[in-house]
Amino acid sequence: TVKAVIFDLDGVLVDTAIYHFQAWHRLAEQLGYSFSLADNEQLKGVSRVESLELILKWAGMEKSEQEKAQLLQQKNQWYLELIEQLSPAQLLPGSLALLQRLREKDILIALGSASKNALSILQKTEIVGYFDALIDGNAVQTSKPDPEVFLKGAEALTIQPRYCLVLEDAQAGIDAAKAAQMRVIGVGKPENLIGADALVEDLSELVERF
Ligand code: B16
Ligand code: MG
Repeated sequence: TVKAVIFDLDGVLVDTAIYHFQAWHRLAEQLGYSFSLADNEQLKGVSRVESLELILKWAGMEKSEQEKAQLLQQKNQWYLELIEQLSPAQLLPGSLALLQRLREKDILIALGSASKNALSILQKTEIVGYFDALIDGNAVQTSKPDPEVFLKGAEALTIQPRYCLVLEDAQAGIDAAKAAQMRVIGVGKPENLIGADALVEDLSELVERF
């Protein structure tokens, strides 16, 4: 039985991965590193700070703490500009239908996202009202693949991990859900979702299952 569903945000409910890619790409270009889509794949579900650390490592560069803080601020500013116009139109297929179905079935709903911009994204896409608990990048100390974000979600809902189902599009998130001893459905391309209990292309495939 599933008593609660914990949703990842970027890449599961909302199509924001492309904007993260564009902002990181612009930053990397400024540093003289050519940032690929494959690089971007490895940043999915990974926090902003750790994403920058990875890019600097790939580029073989070292930066002072002050420079890193400035780069992070710059990336986020570009990202915020890109999501300024975000609307319900950028909800991924099945997002709204699944949220509605879970509500009808009295299944609790939480967010488990690494993003510090999660609340604004939920507001712009007009789905914030569906959530019983919001755990985002501001609420956790350690990022995915650490289970903290999902365990905090279960705790906020007062549901035991074994009754929680996580929906994730990133390898780091699949690993985090497994570490939390939860069931997890991978959303998207199978090659980036190793260890998921089931796979779907998008959320529309899940609506009928509840
Ligand atoms: P921000 P998720 C993650 O969100 C993204 O997948 C990842 O690419 C991003 O770096 C991270 O949020 C932090 O986002 O810069 O907005 O704090 O997939 O866990 O919902
Ligand atoms: Mg994601």
